[in-house]
Amino acid sequence: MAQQTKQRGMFIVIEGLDRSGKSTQAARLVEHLQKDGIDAKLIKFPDRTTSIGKTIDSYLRSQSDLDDRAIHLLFSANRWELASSIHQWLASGITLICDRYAFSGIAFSAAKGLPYAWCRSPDIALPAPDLTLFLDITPEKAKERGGYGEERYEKEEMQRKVRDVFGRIGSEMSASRESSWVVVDAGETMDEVEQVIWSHIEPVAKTVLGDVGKLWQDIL
Ligand code: DGP
Repeated sequence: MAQQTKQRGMFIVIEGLDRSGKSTQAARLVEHLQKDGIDAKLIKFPDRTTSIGKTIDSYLRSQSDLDDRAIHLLFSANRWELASSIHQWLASGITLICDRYAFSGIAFSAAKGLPYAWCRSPDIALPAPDLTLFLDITPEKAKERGGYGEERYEKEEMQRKVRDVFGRIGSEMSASRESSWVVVDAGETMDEVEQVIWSHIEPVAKTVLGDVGKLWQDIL
C-alpha cells in the first residue's frame, strides 16, 4: 500500500514597524489556527535566547556597540541558526507563524544607509514564506499608540525610513511572485486587523503546498 505523506505546514511571516501590533496579531493567529485544529507554532526573530541572540539583545538595548555590517550579519546568522528547524517543523506538518524575518533584516539596515542588495545578500536561500503579511502603519499613528519604547531603532525618523524600505521590498516581492506579500492596514482596531489577516490565511490553508522554496534564489 502506498504510504500517505503528511501535508507540510504553512510558513507565514508577519512583518511591520515597531508598534504595528505585529506580535499581538502573531499570537492571535496561532491561537485561531489551533482552535481550527491546525498544529501551529509561533517563532520570533530576533531570537534573543541563543548566544548570537544575546549579542543582538545587548546591541538593541544599547548596552553594546557594533559595526553596522557586523550586527547585520548577526541578525542574519540568528535566522540561519533556525533554518534547519524551520524545514523540519514544516515537513512534520507544523504551521509556523513567524514574527519578523529577513525583510526586517533588509529594512532596518538599509534604513541606516547600507546598500539594499548587500543587506539582502546573507539571507538569500533562507526558507521562503508561503505568505508575508506586512502590517502597515504610519509612524505618526504608531506613536499615538503610547509612543515608542527605549530600544535603539524605536525613533520616528528611523521608522519612517524603515517603512520606505519595506515599501520597496513589497513592490519587488509582488513583482517577482516567488512568495506572496500582502499589505494589511494596521491602523484599524486589533479585531478588524485580525479578521483581515484571517481572510488571507484561509486560502493558503486550503491549498496543497509544494516544497518549501528558497528566498531570492534567482539572484544567485
Ligand atoms: P522586536 O523584538 O520585534 O521588537 O525587534 C527588535 C528590533 O530589532 C526592532 O526595532 C526591529 C529590529 N530588527 C529586527 N530584525 C532585524 C534585522 O534583521 N536587522 C536589523 N538591523 N534590525 C532588526
